[in-house]
Amino acid sequence: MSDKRDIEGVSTYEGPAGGWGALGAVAKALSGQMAIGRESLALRRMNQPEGFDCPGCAWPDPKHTSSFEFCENGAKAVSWEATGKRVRPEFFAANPVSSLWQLSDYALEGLGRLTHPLAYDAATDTYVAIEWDEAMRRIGAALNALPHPDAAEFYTSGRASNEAAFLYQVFVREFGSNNFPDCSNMCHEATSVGLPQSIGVGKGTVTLEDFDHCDALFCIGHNPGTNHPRMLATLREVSKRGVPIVAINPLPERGLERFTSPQDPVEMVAGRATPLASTYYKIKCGGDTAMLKGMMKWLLELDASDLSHGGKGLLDRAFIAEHTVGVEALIADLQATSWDAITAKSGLSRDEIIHLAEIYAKAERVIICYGMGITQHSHGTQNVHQLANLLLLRGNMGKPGAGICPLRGHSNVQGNRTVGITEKPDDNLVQGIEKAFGFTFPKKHGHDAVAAIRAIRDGQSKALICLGGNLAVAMSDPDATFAAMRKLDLAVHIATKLNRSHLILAKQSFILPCLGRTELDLQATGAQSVTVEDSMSMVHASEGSLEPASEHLRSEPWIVAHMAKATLPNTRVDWDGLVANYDRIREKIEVVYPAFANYNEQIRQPGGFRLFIGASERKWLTPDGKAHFLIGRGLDEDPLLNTEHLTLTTIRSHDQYNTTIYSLNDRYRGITGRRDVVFINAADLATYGLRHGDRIDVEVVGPTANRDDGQVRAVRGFTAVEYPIAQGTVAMYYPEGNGLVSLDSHDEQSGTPCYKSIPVALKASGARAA
Ligand SMILES: Nc1nc2c(c(=O)[nH]1)N[C@H]1C(S)=C(S)[C@@H](COP(=O)(O)OP(=O)(O)OC[C@H]3O[C@@H](n4cnc5c(=O)[nH]c(N)nc54)[C@H](O)[C@@H]3O)O[C@H]1N2
Ligand SMILES: Nc1nc2c(c(=O)[nH]1)N[C@H]1C(S)=C(S)[C@@H](COP(=O)(O)OP(=O)(O)OC[C@H]3O[C@@H](n4cnc5c(=O)[nH]c(N)nc54)[C@H](O)[C@@H]3O)O[C@H]1N2
Ligand SMILES: [Mo]
Repeated sequence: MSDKRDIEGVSTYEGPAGGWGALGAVAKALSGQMAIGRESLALRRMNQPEGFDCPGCAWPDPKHTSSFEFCENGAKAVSWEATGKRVRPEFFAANPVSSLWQLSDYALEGLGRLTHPLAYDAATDTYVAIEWDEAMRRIGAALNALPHPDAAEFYTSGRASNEAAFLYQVFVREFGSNNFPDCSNMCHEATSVGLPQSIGVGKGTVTLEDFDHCDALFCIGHNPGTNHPRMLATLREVSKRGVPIVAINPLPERGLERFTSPQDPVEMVAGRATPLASTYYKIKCGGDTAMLKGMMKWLLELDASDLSHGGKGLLDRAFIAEHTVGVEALIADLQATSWDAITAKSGLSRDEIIHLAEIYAKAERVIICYGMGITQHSHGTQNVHQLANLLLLRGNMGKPGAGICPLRGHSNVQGNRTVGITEKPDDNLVQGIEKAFGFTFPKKHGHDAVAAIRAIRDGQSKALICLGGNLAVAMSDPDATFAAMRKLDLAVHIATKLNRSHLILAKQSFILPCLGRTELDLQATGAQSVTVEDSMSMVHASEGSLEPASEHLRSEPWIVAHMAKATLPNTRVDWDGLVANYDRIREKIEVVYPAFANYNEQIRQPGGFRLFIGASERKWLTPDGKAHFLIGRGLDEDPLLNTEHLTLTTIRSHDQYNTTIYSLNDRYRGITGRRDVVFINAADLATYGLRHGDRIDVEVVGPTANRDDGQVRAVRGFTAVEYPIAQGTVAMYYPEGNGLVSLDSHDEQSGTPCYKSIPVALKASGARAA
């Protein structure tokens, strides 16, 4: 370790995840944002059988939710939505868009809830209040003025309910487009593309019960302490059973190391914590395929040795023979992959990888959980294939206590996909829509998120409708993305809070304020509930109870239906009837998707119901009915990864929700009041002749080094923080690092941007920090 200088806002956090620190953080979040009285009511009704679904993450609810399950980041997400602050038309009148642009993203959202529908007025450079009817009329006219329906892009962020998302896609299909960029394209697209090829379904195969039966658990490339905090309670149970938990991550994440449950008075009072990961290996960013191949290579050795000693081997030969194809090619590929390549790419030693293989081989039932550390690479889909390969070799799919568990991001991103938010419609969808509504639409593929921004950049698409989210800031290459979005004829944002995307002006721009999950949704037939699907394919109802933040808010289904009516004079859909009673929307979903049989009855059961996942029952919905071992490319073919340069990964802080920044702190990583930091290993600092606290520039190297204008992609003047991160890997926060990711830099199979494998070099940027 070098001699560490003191840097403002940088220290070391010694505590566990959870515990008193978490309680304190919630108290602070609540006092800053919430209206007295609203919050206690809201938090008690979160994730209850009859309450609303937490907008924080897609981790499922425990089987018998009887008491409020405490979660620091869930509480923050709720308090952020249920805030007492409002941003009203008077505020917009006094603050032209050009001045709002100067505010930070943090300040923009911090202004509070939007209260009125707004239209941009160029003469005064302000957003002004507009009646709903007038807004819809103008939006419908602008959509109809486009040269063709494919000149519009319809974005979805994964908070929308099944009901809103379904109506949205019906509207857009009837309008005549399949352009559905969505947040999932930037998130788990590698899962949605890779898993169906391997096991016939693009979703996880496990349920929460499986965690009670696994005898090894691998957590690869995700950070549950921050992003899925309710998972910590599950990890704690698994750890208390004495089951090995393996964490694979370039950073030492506190939420994978140890946890004090705020629900456990003894742990809280005694200051005790439960250790989580029993093995923690710091992998080099992007090295997961190499590590997984190494594990499988050693598994083959163990298998051969066991066979030669008269054992029955360590591969599940009966399963492989009955259920899979392609194992020979996988074995040949593993034999051809050298240990030198494996250790160089993964940054792990052969012994470490052998250790992992032994933990895996010893266990009868293994679950692998994974997140963005696996998917956001140019080889993201290949990573997913390798996870499936490893599990299939020992039959760890479709039996109790075993399977694959992608940790979804937004609370209903998985449900949005299930009910039709996809740019690649299939025959079932085309026929289902025809059966339900009596119209057909073209089956050709539309645009995903990257393709949508390119089409806007190239002038092919002239309208952008956003059902939530903050596309401009979430997307790679903000310079190119912002410039593209300024060329639009029409921009419409359905949102709860103001963000930067809303300030990127088109010829006509609208902000349509909607109800949040926590709020009462009253329609003609009374209070409505919506439904959502979690990471484990459980579908359940969510009903808000708070008084809406303003009387002018409308629900997302209402807004979509009225936009459709204003755009489609000859529509075949009874939009008013559907919105009057969301049961009718669910009846239509059931017609299009038979998996939702008895939808309305089923969601009235406490806890809801699970959708059919073939792979959970060893039914492989692939073209040949088998699970597939897939080998993909070799280790040296990823253009963004080579061992000569550093690889930058972009990560979430503890106090952010994607582009929503709750505060500038990142408690578990010891960062307070700032986000302009780059985490670097001591040895890498030395190699670059830098010291902890230096102001540095991070420059992209390799094939995507230059921007369209020829300048080097770089962030400048950030502070180097010496950190126990894997050597060869550096990390900074998202979205601060998005300028380093070219629009062209994405997984070739799934289009997922490479937010986690950016080849970079570091340089001192002049003056040293005080
Ligand atoms: N509070 C809160 N909750 C959230 C969100 C939020 O922003 N805030 N976002 C939601 C959304 S949309 C999503 S998608 C999820 C995201 O949840 P995560 O998948 O946990 O997201 P990230 O913070 O991007 O972190 C990924 C983890 O992968 C590690 N990592 C980075 N590169 C690599 C690599 O190459 N290999 C391996 N093995 N690990 C790597 C990082 O160190 C980090 O710990 O969380 C959801 N929940
Ligand atoms: N560098 C880098 N970039 C990334 C990532 C990364 O790890 N690194 N992660 C990617 C991932 S995983 C994702 S999912 C995307 C996220 O991309 P998005 O989903 O587009 O972004 P969010 O920040 O979640 O969107 C926040 C906005 O949603 C609106 N909102 C909140 N609640 C509601 C609601 O109930 N209804 C409606 N209509 N609007 C609401 C608010 O106006 C808020 O400003 O970012 C991606 N970008
Ligand atoms: Mo995500």
